Amino acid sequence: MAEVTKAKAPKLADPVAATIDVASQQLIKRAQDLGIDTIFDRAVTMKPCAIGVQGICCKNCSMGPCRLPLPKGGIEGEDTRKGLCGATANTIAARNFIRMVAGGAAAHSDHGRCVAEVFMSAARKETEAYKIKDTNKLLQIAPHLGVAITVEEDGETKDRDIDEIALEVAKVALAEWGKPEGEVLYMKRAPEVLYEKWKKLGVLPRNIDREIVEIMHRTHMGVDQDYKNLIKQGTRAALGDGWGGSMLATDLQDVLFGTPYPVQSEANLGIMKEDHVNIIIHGHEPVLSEMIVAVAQRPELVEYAKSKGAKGIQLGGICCTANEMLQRHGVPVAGTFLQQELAIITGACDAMVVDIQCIMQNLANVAKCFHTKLITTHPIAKMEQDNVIHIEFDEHHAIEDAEKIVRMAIDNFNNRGSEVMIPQQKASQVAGFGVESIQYHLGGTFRGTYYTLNDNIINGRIRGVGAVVGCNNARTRHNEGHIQVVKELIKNDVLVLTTGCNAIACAMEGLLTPESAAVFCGPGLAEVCETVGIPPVLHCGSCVDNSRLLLAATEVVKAGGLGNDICDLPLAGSAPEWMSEKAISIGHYVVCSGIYTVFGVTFPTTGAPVFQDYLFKDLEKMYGGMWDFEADPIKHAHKMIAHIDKKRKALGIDKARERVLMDMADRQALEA
Ligand code: SF4
Ligand code: MSK
Repeated sequence: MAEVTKAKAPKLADPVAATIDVASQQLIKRAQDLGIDTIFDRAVTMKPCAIGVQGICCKNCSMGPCRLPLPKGGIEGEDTRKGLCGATANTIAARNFIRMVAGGAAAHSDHGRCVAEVFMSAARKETEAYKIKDTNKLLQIAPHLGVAITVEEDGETKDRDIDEIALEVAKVALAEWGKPEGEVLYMKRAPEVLYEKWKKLGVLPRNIDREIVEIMHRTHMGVDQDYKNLIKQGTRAALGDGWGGSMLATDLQDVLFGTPYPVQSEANLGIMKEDHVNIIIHGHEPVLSEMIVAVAQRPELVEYAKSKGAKGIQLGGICCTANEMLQRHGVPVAGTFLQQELAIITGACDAMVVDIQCIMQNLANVAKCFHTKLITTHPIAKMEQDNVIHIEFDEHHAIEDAEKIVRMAIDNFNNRGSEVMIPQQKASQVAGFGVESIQYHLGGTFRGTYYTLNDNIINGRIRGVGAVVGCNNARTRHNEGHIQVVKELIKNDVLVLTTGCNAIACAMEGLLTPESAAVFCGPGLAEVCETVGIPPVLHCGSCVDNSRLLLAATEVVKAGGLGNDICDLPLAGSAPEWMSEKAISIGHYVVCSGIYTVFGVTFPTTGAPVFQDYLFKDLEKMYGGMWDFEADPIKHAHKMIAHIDKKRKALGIDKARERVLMDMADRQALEA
């Protein structure tokens, strides 16, 4: 008789090794008990390709893929590796790298274009759902787009009609994606020296789309074969993202939905409520979620939910849609990128509404195991599984779409099984910081700039600023890198500005409260946070809102006393758990804006040491900023601190910090 071979049980993730978050550990275990796989399990069974991860596999034509592994023991002498066409490891790694920039810049910028189109509809008054909400912000951005806010009439200067300004801003903004000549207008918002540097280096983006298209052309088989020239194009596209597409997305969202100011809220899966209809909104574009927030608060819909036996409607967010709803409305955050499947595994998610970016296709498989309605809403982001409902969102019937979705969730409330398990864990947070609110909290009473911030950096209480951002990555323990890097920075008096999933991780850890300063910060930073009443980690929004960080850095330069360019500042960037192409685009525009930036987990050029050296060393001579990589979170933070100290020294303010430290020691000696 033939021997019956038993199918091997798939390897499962160890929940404690997979995440530092107890709520997530519980739900990973629950999924495993129910026989449902999550990304944490898939990361155990599927190993990454060792060559691809180093950036040295080319599949840009059908003669490949050509794989160029590094010889054991490294390269001695000339690097003779080449693909069929002769492409070197440097060319291949540079092509792959800038294709990632193109993907990331396209994602941010297309999001921005979508917002600009809705903005145009609002300016034309074609829709009831969207209005110009923040006229101050409109007046603030108009001149940067060359739109006049006053008019000369009868020899007098008069305020121009706001509707007229909105319409002109909409037209000029939309043209930024494809205008035939000129350069991206917002580039001039950078410090003058930086703008002149870009001009001299020939990297000013001409328009947003063109630079992305040109990357695809140059990286096609047989076009650009010089890694320096390739990365130069990557720089143009990335700058067109940071100072163009992303910055326009942020600004126009602020004008339509309001500029964020600090709000109190909560974070983690414990925000879901067993006795409420839970609607989880996930993705990046706030255009639809704004409508859902408005509709879910309507008394008739709350009553409708009650008629079905629920006590109300609980909204929660995942990824950057979460950050958008949080910073403007205080809507609690359910989790980071890696927690999206887990929100459904609670059994209490009545509807998950997704728009664009960072949405895992496996959500559909997980939703099949529960009652959850999974609703896609964007014409460019559908799923093939048949349990997914597509409700295509359009600004002209936005309210109706949002109402349909909320009613669908309410109608689904009674379809829940008995298998509800919502973890208890949630933390308080204060979010909603930005250029304007940082100025309010850390500006001077009379000077209205970043005076207090600069003063505290100069006197050494604040050692410097760390911009820590970016995703989760299933190849590393969920949130561990984020939290260790941030804690190490604030312990060393580095004020942290955060966006994206790092912001959510920090919120879950309780680092976004003013009270956390006394527990986790060095004495200087703790003193500043206590005096002005801010958390040591400032939540500055979503991924596109990294543009806020560029403008905040520009304001610091303008406030004076810390040099005349962004690269002079004691400032460093970090993405400890990055995974998306957007992170590479963000990293590259941040680097080419003059900021030293460290990435964790892996770096996609390690197989091409010459090209990597160019990114890690040579770029500094050109832009003042450069890339770096460090997987160990503590070493990662200390690389940032070393850079901050290097900049303090160059500014001649290193002695001030030594004095502050001596003051503390003196004080401690006195207390003893
Ligand atoms: Fe290979 Fe060159 Fe084709 Fe790339 S472009 S797959 S290196 S032959
Ligand atoms: S959501 S891009 S996982 S930060 Fe912006 Fe998080 Fe990264 Fe998506």
